[in-house]
Amino acid sequence: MRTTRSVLVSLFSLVAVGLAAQPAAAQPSATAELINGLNADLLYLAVPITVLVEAILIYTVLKYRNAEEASPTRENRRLEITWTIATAVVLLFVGVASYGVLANPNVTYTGDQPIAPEDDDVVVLAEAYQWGWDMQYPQHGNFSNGNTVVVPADQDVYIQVTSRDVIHAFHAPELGLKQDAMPGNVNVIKTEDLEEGTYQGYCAEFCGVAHSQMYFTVEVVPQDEYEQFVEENTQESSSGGSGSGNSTATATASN
Ligand SMILES: [Cu+2]
Repeated sequence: MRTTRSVLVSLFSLVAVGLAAQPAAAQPSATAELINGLNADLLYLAVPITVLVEAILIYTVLKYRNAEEASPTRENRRLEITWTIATAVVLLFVGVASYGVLANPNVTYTGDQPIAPEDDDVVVLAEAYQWGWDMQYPQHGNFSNGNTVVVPADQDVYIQVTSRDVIHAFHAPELGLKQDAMPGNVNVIKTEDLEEGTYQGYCAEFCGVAHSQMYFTVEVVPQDEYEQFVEENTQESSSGGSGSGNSTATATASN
């Protein structure tokens, strides 16, 4: 009994130490940081539980492997109370940790919040179609940049996901961003603290024969490069262009 309890106590202290000592690894976005952080937290909790259960199982199998008959289990109130409380603590931790992440607007953006409340916030309209993406900038005359999203690294980014025809899904795994693209409906995802670089995205909802070719790219660039990109594209559309400019300002050769 005493050993069981000391084993439990040491396992939970191990978890607590593990959670406290978690390195703050740089993640490509605030969303990815939240999701991967939760994944790590739950893993730190799950590993000791797995080890404990497997150890008890192996111990029991080895110890009683020659027993002719199973001996009846005696009631052990303290053990029962221990595992009931331990389970409650584990579930409480999982619930609180998950809720904290799920309720964060960088993971679940609800309709009650205003889109892009600050001047520097960036809004991108990601419109899916069979079979491609039309990434537009509603703040700048709706110019389109084809299947490439260009956003600045240090701003809040709001992506309005919608579809022109059937159901698609916007998915940029490294950035932790995923959202359904529904015709006649706009779903918003928000993220911030982006890491400069180029990220692959794709359609994550089977939508027909060329579904597998529905790739897009997210380019996270410094603020000045983003402003230059917007300027070049708005100039093009105001000087009579079709509005489907290309991201000439995004040659990030230095990266
Ligand atoms: Cu699709």
